Amino acid sequence: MGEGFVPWPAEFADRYREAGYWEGGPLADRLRDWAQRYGAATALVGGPPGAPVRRSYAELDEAVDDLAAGLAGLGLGAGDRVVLHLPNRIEFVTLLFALLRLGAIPVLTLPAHRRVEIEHLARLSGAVAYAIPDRHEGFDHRVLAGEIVAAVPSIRHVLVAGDAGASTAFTGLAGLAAAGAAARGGRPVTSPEPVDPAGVAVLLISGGTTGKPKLIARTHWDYAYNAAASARLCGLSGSDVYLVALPAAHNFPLACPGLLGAFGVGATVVLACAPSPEIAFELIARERVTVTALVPALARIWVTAAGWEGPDTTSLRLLQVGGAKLDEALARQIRPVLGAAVQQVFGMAEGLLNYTRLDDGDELACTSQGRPLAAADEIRVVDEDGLDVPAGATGELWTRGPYTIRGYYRAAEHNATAFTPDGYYRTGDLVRRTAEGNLVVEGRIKDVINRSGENVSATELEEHLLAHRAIVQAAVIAAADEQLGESVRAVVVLGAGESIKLKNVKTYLRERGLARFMLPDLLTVVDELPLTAIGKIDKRELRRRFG
Ligand code: OOB
Repeated sequence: MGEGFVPWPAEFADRYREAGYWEGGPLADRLRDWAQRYGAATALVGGPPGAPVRRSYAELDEAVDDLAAGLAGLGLGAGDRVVLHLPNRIEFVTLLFALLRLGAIPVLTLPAHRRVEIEHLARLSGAVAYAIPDRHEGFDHRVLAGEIVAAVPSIRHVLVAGDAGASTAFTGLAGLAAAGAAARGGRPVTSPEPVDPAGVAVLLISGGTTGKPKLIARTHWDYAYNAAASARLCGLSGSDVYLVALPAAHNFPLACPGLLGAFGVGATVVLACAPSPEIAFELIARERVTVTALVPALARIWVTAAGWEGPDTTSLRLLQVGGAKLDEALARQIRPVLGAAVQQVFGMAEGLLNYTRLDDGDELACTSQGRPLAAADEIRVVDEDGLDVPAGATGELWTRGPYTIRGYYRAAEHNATAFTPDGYYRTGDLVRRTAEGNLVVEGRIKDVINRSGENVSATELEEHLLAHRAIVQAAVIAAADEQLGESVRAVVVLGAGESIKLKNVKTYLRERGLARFMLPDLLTVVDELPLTAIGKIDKRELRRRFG
């Protein structure tokens, strides 16, 4: 396990321990504490829409022990990496904790990942097992698993939630838990080697939309802090009901505060098998959901659908939105339509989390991406030479802190450029800091179009396009152009019944005061924009199609 993980220098580790950021035992031990403390309270609600399955904290802890014993029987143990490729079902939670209990390391992939990503991540992590659902959203994961096993020799086991099928090489999780229950005979399961809370707990996937995904090693201590401090910031308590609408394997619904933060305070976690309004609205009404987290693309779908359907969202007190820039106009619709306060979350799997605070007021919550979670989060906003920009100017965000990694896992070469010699992570995000210390995201460092030597910021142009009444979504990309080098292509989704011409868009933008070089050269109208596995606009795919 040691190799590949980049630890904090001793000086920083000591500081974070002394300041109380890093404390307590490994994550799986905390589940034991929660089971003691919250015993009969409902920890988890899952199952298909018509047939909810509920687990108390005590039952969850027992189920985790059963599965952990079964996994140990297969020979899985401390330090083993296991690719977890499960959608939002109860087995995601039990397997996650069962692996942690053995000191094994889950590699948290997203349901929408397919062969290319899984093969890369399995290989990079040196995974010994691959966990899948039998089928999900019409896709038979067992077929994919067959391909992965053939391609990645380190994988010895395929663990299946549901029907393992005919292949004897596949192990059903239910059978495994039953065998584990018999083997442990009521005794709690512990890892044969003590699990070091300063060591790696989980491997997250980088969310960057360029290049192959990288692995992000998060330790027990830093991730526990991430979840618990986020829960405090969001005012979570035992009477909250947190809906996991996004894929549970993503950092946001997992630990910001997500399901881990909710468990820490004895709240109830509800798993939505899909984030669609039909499914989510029914769960919100039935379970009296109080808090959930969405990406902007989904927030838009929910707001639009709620406008038609008038769902009962009266229980919802907080809607967290993050993962990509939330358009201000959409942010302002959230409270009137869904009845919940909006909280912007500008976070990254690498660590740093920025939140607007519950007492910030709607104005700030709709217009900024918040400020760092921890007092020990250090941030710098710098120019191309790595010098701090003047107050209020836009620059690249650099950060280090008690829950921000010092390097990607097994990526020594990339780390030399992605991190500064003094340990700051270069986020690649362009931000400006307001006088009050809130961050406003202004784009990505590489998301500029070089139009004949002039730099066009994609984000800036997108914001102007979104202000047009006919346009509901916009993505600006570079298109190859012999004369200009790169030309500016706007790809847009229009509102129902709207139509638009490039000429009118240009006139409109000129009237808003945009420079001539900022105007789009090309306009493409599409029915929907391609999204990444978590639901961000997929610019790589757009460039492939229209670049
Ligand atoms: C979250 O994490 P990742 O790792 O999938 O993606 C991180 C990147 C950031 O570097 C930034 O480029 C973008 O996603 N991003 C935002 C944003 N939140 C993330 N850009 C603008 N506004 C925002 N609010 O996406 C993530 C992790 C934890 C909590 C929330 C989101």
